[in-house]
Amino acid sequence: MKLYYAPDTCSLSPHIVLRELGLPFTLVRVNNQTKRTADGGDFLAINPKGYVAALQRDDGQVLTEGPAIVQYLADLKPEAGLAPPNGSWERSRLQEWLNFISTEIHGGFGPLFNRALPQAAREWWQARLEKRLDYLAGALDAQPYLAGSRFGVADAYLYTVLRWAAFFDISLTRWPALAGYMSRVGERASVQAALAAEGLTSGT
Ligand SMILES: N[C@@H](CCC(=O)N[C@@H](CS)C(=O)NCC(=O)O)C(=O)O
Repeated sequence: MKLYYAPDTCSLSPHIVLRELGLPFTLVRVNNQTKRTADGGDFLAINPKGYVAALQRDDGQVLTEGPAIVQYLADLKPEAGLAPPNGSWERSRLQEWLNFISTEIHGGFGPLFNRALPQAAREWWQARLEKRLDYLAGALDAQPYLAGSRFGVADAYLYTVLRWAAFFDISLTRWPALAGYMSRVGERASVQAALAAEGLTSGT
């Protein structure tokens, strides 16, 4: 398998999951400006949507969209317990978290990356995001991981997007449950290895 990635982006999430599962894979770096891959290829030929992450199987099939990729990977090795069985109530709960992270947290940070965003709009988006962080902190106050006591694919995704708080004027120390969560997840061997492979630090 190949994982097309760019450092400091959402592709860190499937990267962490691949390492958690101990599956064999090759990392292919994408230049998100030029849409060229590090080996000189045309990334748009891999993912016409033009964004990471993209997972290419050995048979050439490509899967995109982070929440779909991490579930596909977890199902390759169900015994690792990174996702509950398909069809179970717990799996729907996982999908509820993945969708929340995708639309409210990942999507909530999105506009802040736009340097041309007017200040008033920036403040509006940031306040909206902070409300979502209030909610998350409440959930993580009661339990170490999103599903309870066990790390899962939603944690890989949430860790990935919460790292971005450090890029903006959002200090996670305001939410001790989130700061503690970032330390806890950031200490995992899979996370440390993924960050090192991407040339990153925890950033929190
Ligand atoms: N809906 C996609 C969004 C992926 C996405 O936002 N990728 C960003 C990095 S976090 C990207 O590569 N952006 C480059 C671009 O849009 O040109 C997913 O959840 O996987």
